[in-house]
Amino acid sequence: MAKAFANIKKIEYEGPNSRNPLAFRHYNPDEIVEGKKMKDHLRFAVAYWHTFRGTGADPFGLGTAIRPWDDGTASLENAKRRVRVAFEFMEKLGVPFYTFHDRDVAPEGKTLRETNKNLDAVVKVMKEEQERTGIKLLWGTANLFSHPRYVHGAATSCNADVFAYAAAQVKKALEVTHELGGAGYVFWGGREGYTTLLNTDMKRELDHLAKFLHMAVEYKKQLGFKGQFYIEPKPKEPTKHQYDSDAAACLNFLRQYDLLPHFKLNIETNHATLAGHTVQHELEVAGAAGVLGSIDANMGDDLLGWDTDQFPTNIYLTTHIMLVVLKYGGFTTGGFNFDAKVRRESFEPIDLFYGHIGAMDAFARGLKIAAAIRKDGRLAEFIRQRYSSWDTGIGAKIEQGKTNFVELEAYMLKKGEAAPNTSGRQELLENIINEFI
Ligand code: XLS
Ligand code: NI
Ligand code: NI
Repeated sequence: MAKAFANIKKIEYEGPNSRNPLAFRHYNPDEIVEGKKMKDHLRFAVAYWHTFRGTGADPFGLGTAIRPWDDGTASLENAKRRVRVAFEFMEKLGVPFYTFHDRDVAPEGKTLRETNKNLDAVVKVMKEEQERTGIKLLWGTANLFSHPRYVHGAATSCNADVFAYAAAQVKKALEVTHELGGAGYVFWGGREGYTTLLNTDMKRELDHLAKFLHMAVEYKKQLGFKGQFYIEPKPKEPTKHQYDSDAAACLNFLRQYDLLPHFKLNIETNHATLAGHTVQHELEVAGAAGVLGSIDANMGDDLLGWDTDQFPTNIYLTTHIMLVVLKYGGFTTGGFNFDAKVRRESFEPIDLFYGHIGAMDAFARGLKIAAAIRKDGRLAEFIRQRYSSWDTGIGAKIEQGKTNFVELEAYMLKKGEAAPNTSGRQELLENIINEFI
């Protein structure tokens, strides 16, 4: 086992009154909420790319992060040592899962063959560490956006060879995800989009993206990989317009190309807000379509217009997210993956602990608050009442498809005017939420 965090003991639950910054105040993994352990509701994962590859670099300056275990080289030795440190971190934090891109964990070589060999060497260490700690892979993915070859996209590139390279890369990423027993695999669009329509054949690019995903589905079967496939919507960044722009756009694309049975969605808070939605909206769109799969947990900044990927600490946000997650029956293969990074100014290793501890506590609180709101029942009862005109009479007939325009006209001609509306009571409902926060 690595000893990068020798001075930090395992993070324990100490209850709401603890003032120990390296303890949980709300995340109590074995505590039962709605008949299930907290850890099984939340299924937290650490994102390897932010937590172990993030340097704090931004367009205006170099990295600031102090990572004593990392020698800054792209050597295999460094990559392997980093894996050991990552597992030491996750073990001390007490998260059951992690997520990674192929290129987060192993360096690219000069050829695809060499790159694959590097990946195999590091995956061997990852497997050892998974076995040693019991920490599992929530999902794997391929980085199809950092290398200059992907300048015009991967599956939507104008260069057919780049499509082929991306296919080879995803094939390998699926194999290692399978090898590591991953519960899922994510397709986030990377550079699948455009910066100007003047040089873009959108129809052709979308057809290619669908072909790519069909091939992935086919290879998944061939491999015997049983994990869940997810698409992760995002409206912009790095491109001006990403094809998987939001949950509704993804659903439309998946349906149009007969891919819907094979995919669920991985919804990210900051991507929802970039799309001009709340994350609750995106979760509802996914949930209503039966494809609410997993969540990339983070939050943006109200005043900044990009994907700031901050650790989620807002209790209203986590409460609303938990209300939707519980409503749709919770996760099966998915979980809360902290697609979040510490600020450039928070450059010490210990800040990685503070970021995760705060976010885990925020979701634990959100879970407890949402469960209390559900137990109280006033919110659900209000909604039930609000739609009660559909339970009997003409409403029930419409829902059952047992009427038509002619009959509805006759019904209204006889009645003369619709029954009066009732108040939406938004303020009252907001006050009820606040009673529990
Ligand atoms: C980027 C995405 C990315 C995916 C995985 O904005 O959130 O990190 O989660 O490729
Ligand atoms: Ni993400
Ligand atoms: Ni993101």
